[in-house]
Amino acid sequence: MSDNELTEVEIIKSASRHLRGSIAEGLVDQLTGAISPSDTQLSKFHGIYQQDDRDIRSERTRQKLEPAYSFMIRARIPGGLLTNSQWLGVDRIATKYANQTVRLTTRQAIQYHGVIKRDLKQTIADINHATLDTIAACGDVNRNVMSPPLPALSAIHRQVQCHAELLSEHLMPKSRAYHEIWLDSKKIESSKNEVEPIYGDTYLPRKFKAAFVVPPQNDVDVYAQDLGFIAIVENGVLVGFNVSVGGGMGMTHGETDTYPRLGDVLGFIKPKDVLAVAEAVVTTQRDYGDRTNRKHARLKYTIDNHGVEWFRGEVERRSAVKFDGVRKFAFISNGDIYGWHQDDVGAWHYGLFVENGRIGDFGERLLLSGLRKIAEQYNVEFRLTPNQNLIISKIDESKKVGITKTLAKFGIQNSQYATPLRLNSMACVAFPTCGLAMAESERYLPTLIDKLDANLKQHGLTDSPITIRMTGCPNGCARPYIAEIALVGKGPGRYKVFLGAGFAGERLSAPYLENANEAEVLKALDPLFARFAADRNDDEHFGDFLIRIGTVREVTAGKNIHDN
Ligand code: SRM
Ligand code: SF4
Repeated sequence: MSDNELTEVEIIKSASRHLRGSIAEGLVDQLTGAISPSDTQLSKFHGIYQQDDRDIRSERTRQKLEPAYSFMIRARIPGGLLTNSQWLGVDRIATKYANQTVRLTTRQAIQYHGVIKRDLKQTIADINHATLDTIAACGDVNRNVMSPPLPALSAIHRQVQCHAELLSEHLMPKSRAYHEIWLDSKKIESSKNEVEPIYGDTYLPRKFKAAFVVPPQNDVDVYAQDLGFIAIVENGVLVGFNVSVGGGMGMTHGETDTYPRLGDVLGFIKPKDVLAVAEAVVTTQRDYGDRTNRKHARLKYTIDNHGVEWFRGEVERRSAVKFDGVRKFAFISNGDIYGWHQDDVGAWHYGLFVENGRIGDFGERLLLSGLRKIAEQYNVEFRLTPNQNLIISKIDESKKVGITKTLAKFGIQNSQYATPLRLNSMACVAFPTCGLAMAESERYLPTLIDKLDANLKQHGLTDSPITIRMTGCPNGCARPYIAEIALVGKGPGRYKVFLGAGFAGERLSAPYLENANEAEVLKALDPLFARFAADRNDDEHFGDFLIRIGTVREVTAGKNIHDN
């Protein structure tokens, strides 16, 4: 491949001296609130995105001012596990440097929005003091490794969490750039002496995502991951994992050679082989992924181009691990579990609904203050969920009453307001910070749910859980294509609607409406709710029902999604 075929990002990575670029120099230039365009690509590998406030972008242009630049910072938190003192650190930083909110993400991480350039370095230093970091939270490397947050089986979940932490560490870039730039570590003599043993000098062709899951909950949406490990528990013992590869959500409107895809399960491996297999999957993608077209560079396309059999053979050869036949497992839901739950050793956990992951003090719902109070008063753990919620975890029986009272005092307990539809909803960030948003998402879905809930009530469906997810563009950050109802932004107030996914995230939704506004969405869904109320079978989910009655055709492979 010649250099002029490579994407611009490949060239930037290659010249970056292992992700250093001119970030350090750019930070001291106070004439602009921005960093250089090539550094904006590199800063992602450090967990930092340059953004501007899109609500005032055109006004700033009119006034001939530079855009209102600020930075989004994403921390890396394997399995979303935080101690109470880490939570207090997270809260302090949000209040001091960001927009007074913490945003829980769809990958069990947190984001800060609105950090200005002159505070960037101190914010990262404070994150480091809170014993967290932002390395590899973004960029063409392995991202935050997910792991099931609710420890129903304490020993199994603990083991799986350990695997997630080990994998996260194993796939971390080895460059010291982050420590030098943000934490003032001593500079190494030359980045030429530095080796990236897994990634090589140009890292991966594209982002890479891995997750562990413990059936029957598919809360991490394992089939949406580049690499998934499905825990197999026999007689109470973790015997190994089924490995799935090639999941991904992103696509581009109108480009039918881009598509969401669910992972293929390659086979079963023993726990001791996790790292070798993961590394083989990553290096195969490193060597065969498309570096000439970023829209075609994810592992899902590498696998569709070369075939699953070829991929399995390549992973077996590189890892020296032979896959065994797939072991039996079943998923029941890709959502979170809310309210009080006791694990098998008697500890309590409270699954707290956080609408679209945004933690702040809003009206009577004082989430930020309430969680601060709990973290100050009780020695508990905080588990971030893959559905943008939070579990207050490891609670002794004696603390249950106190925590319940605090939740009520700050107006943050799961209430009537959190209907089954809302509890099974997710929206990506979109406006005003996301540079790729075409339509509202986080700021709009709650209102749409109010209206859909009113319709569901009319049909006596208030107790029926239905998954609904919204994104401001087709990139799929809230994993919309595996929600029974998906709304994907096309333009201001306009959404492409997909229907019919499996309730456990095991089947993709199919396109149903092309460019609908709110009135058209409500008008289309109302008769479907009416038929669902009248004709569904016992325990039948909405997505399965829509396939059975022929509203949409089942999507059997991601690349066929546009044929519906
Ligand atoms: Fe995402 C890009 C937010 C999970 C697919 N995503 C972005 C950016 C950084 C926009 C950008 O590139 O300028 C968004 C920042 C918005 C903002 O203002 O904060 C953004 N993605 C998010 C988060 C915060 C959504 C949320 O509401 O929680 C999630 C952060 C996860 C984390 O902690 O790491 C987030 N993004 C996802 C997921 C879901 C997942 O990983 O399980 C997906 C779909 C799965 C996948 O990767 O296929 C996802 N994000 C994308 C894509 C499309 C990738 C593709 O293959 O085409 C982009 C655009 C890109 O990479 O070019 C993107
Ligand atoms: Fe932004 Fe699109 Fe991701 Fe939403 S789905 S956060 S609009 S990139």
